[in-house]
Amino acid sequence: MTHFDVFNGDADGICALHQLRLSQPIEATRITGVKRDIALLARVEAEAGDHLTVLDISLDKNRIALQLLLDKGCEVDYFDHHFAGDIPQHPNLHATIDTSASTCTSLLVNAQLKGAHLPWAVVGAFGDNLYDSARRVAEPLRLDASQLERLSELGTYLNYNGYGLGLSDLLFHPEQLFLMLRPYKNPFDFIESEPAFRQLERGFREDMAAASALPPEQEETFIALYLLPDLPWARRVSGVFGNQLARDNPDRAHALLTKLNSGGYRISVRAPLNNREGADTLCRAFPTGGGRKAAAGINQLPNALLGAFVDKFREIYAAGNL
Ligand SMILES: [Mn+2]
Repeated sequence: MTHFDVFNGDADGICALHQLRLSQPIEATRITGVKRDIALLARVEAEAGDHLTVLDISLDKNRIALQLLLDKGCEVDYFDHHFAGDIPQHPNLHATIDTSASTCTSLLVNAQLKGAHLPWAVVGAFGDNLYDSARRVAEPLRLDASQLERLSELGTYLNYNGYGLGLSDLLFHPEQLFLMLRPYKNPFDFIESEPAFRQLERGFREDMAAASALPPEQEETFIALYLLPDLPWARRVSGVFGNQLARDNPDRAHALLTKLNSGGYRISVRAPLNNREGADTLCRAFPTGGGRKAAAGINQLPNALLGAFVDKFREIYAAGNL
């Protein structure tokens, strides 16, 4: 029998798996990828009787592969907090899925393990940007403000490492990062002793400094546009940079544009934090656009449609239009 650990390559996915494997250290075939690469179950080559642990990837986006594995006679433990749609009723599927906005996969695993590795659950929650939940579940640890800050930084850096168009953009392959965490029962020991922590910290700071030095292409009361180069550092940092812009300007919508070598623009849009609406409507109005109300994107906007995009962006977020 083979065991497969299938996990999102971000902080939440890695910290969820780390907690489980600290409690139950089994050897497994690991399947992961960049944060945006969530169709992971289709890559599992399992046989009847094999066992899978699946962490932090939408069941809805993996539904067909999951059904095939279940029908084949595989046993699946599934932990997640993304949109799931209908959860298949199957005796071999053990699903712990909670899509409420205050939880994440690391916290679901923490509950299952009755807090056995709580510090790592806190790291995962910080990584998923769930600051309130992270602080609340950390209360029994009685950490002081600077210790909480360290765990928050670790979560942020692990999350940052997952962003990129492909694995070659990342500082560390997510599986490698998991293997580096694995010896550490205590995240403070990882922070103190593991050279990877310094590398992540340095990478994060350099990339953020480079992004922060970019002037906005366009800046108005209700919208701002930034143009990023199509380079690895920009692809790594754009998600975290977008989060920071949103936090610093909570009433403004932001669009990050990457001018593609292949022509056109890749665009990511974040609605204002104080009015998390409209990003999906805006992006769906253009070919290759899609996403959620609070965050959406366009994979390749033709150059000729850039003016129309900016007009619609302004129109949607101008005062009173939402
Ligand atoms: Mn997550």
